[in-house]
Amino acid sequence: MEQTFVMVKPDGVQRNVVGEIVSRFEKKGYTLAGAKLMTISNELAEKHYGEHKDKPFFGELVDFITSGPVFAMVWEGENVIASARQMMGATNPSDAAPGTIRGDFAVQVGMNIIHGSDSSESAEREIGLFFEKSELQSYTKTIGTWV
Ligand code: DAT
Ligand code: MG
Repeated sequence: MEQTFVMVKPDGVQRNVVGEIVSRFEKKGYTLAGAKLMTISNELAEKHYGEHKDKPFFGELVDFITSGPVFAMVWEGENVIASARQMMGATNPSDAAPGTIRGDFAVQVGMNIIHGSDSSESAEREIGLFFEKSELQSYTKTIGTWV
């Protein structure tokens, strides 16, 4: 079953929307395979955001993502990678539609509350960066037949 990496960034933890975000994914019908509150090291931040290392905002991005605890998660379900991106909304919260997480909870692009993998390759890479295999659960929910 498809899996994606989703992370509530330090601004989302500080602003008390971890529960709300978990709730949206649960209510949608996805299954939580793993989750942890953690602080990202500089080394992990630079790996995770490696594709942006030449961008002018890279330094700020690394400083921000390491500035406080994040809530890292792996969510599982049909089409979850693309669907999580839709649930998050556009990168810049001012372009994110109301009803999306960024549209509802964020204002500026530098503090946009949530990360989600953008492809199956990114999902595999990011899950591997943040989680050990032993931290992920494989299980079925009896309600699954109704989702
Ligand atoms: P996304 O997080 O939607 O995948 P991205 O991969 O293009 O977006 O960028 C990663 C993060 O970098 C993004 O969530 C916020 C930050 N960022 C992107 N563009 C930015 C910009 N122009 N100025 C400041 N931060 C930016
Ligand atoms: Mg991205």
